[in-house]
Amino acid sequence: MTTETIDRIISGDVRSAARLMRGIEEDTPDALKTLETLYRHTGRAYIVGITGAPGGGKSTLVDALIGAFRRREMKVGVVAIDPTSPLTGGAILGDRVRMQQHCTDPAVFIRSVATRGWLGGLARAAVGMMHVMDAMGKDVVLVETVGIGQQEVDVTRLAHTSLYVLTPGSGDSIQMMKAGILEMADIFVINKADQEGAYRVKMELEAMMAMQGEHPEAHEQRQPPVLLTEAVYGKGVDDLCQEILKHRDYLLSYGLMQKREHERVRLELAEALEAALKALIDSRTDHELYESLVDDLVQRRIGPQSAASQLIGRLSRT
Ligand SMILES: Nc1nc2c(ncn2[C@@H]2O[C@H](COP(=O)(O)OP(=O)(O)O)[C@@H](O)[C@H]2O)c(=O)[nH]1
Ligand SMILES: [Mg+2]
Repeated sequence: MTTETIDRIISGDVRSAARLMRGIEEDTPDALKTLETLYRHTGRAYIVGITGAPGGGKSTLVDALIGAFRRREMKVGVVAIDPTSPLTGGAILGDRVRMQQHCTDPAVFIRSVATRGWLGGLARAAVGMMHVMDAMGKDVVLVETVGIGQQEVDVTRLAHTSLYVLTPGSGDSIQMMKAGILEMADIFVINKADQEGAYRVKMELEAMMAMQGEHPEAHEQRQPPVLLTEAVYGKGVDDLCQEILKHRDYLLSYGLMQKREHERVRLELAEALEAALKALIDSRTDHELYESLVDDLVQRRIGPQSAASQLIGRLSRT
């Protein structure tokens, strides 16, 4: 791709952006090179992570939030990360349908990405898409991901503001304490507040946070607010939008934005490093040795650590 493509993306051209995003998803060297050049033009968008258990109403909430940000004349990008198997297609279609309301608005750009091939961390493709939307001039990029395992941890680290969505009576709040989410979310959202028990969950959460006391890293003196929403009816969504912007002001006025930015970039570097090392290992591995080590492992002649050491020893000699 050319500098012309880059100029077009920066001016907000949807077709060029979509083409690049397809390339990113397919992991083509050309797309990755373009993305690298584009990186210089990123860093302006405000990243909002939305996580929580499946079915909690995250996609519906994102759809409603798009409207709220648009009413504030902010341009919006959405990256929906779907961790389900690419074979089944997952919930991607459902998510798209749920956000369709805004598909004719040129200031809104929505993409879904499957997380194939990236165990543990956040899909690299998703991060790439965030950058493209950022470079396109989106003021806010909403990143939705299902709250399971490492992925939600990473999305909270990648975001400037992290929302954690739960529902009434799901016993989510107890789960969260275990997962350490309590420390990571900046705003809690109890969606489906039309259902019974929303207020109780709010009280429980607030009590839990009060009990926990200060944030262990103590860089933020602020207790995360707990908001009630009814995403399907758009209720409470404007307040949520305002709360997100309030958190941004908070980060800015206390000089915490820089710190977040460092953490975000650190994670990206770690992922890039891991990917580069994987590629290096793949290209340099002695496949004959590899297979013979597999045999050795099956026969229990050797342990996996020693097998790995042998392969690495061979790598550094080539
Ligand atoms: N009763 C009720 N249902 C909702 C609300 N928000 C979303 N839903 C429904 O919950 C289901 C799951 O929503 P979805 O946005 O796909 O959840 P996600 O898996 O977290 O993205 C859908 O059928 C929504 O219509 C709400 O505020 N109240
Ligand atoms: Mg969803």
